[in-house]
Amino acid sequence: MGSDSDLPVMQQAAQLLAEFGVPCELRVLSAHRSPELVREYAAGAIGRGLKVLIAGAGGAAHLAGVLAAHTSLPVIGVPIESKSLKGLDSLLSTVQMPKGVPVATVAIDNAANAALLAVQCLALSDPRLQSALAEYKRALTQKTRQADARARSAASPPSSPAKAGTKRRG
Ligand code: C2R
Repeated sequence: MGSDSDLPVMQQAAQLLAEFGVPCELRVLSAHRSPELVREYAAGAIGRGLKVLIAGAGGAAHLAGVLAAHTSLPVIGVPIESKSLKGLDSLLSTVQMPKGVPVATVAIDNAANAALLAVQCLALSDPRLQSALAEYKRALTQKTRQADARARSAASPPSSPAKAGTKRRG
């Protein structure tokens, strides 16, 4: 991430990765404030066994793009909400990469989706993660079914004796 002020958002990614049993490291590296460290980190990432990079940055968010410039690993960008422009600046500067240097960009502050996308990349060669993702999707469906049931019963509450005699129009 570009600053430790991004940590509350980026921790969502670390948490989701932990749920899938995927180890990760959290670093503060800025393309603007510590450009040399960003270059070194990206250039050494494959050698250190990293598989996917997730970069969260706000405002003039060039971190993901600069990482992508220095590695052939997939880079996922998380635009962090900014004060003045509510993250639109972060979103556009992360997503609008020139042809040849892609950054897969998730929604503003959606670090959890960045982690899920990273797990999906890793699952291509990891059957354990494939089944964990299938289970995750089953749980999503189950939660939606429960929400659907709650919404349906809110729309038509079970009729009580008092209401049973309510007159209908017409
Ligand atoms: P501070 O809170 O440290 O002032 O940072 C950070 O990601 C953060 O969201 C404000 C915002 O500046 C962002 N920043 C970047 C980069 N480095 C820091 N966008 C970069 O390299 O792109």
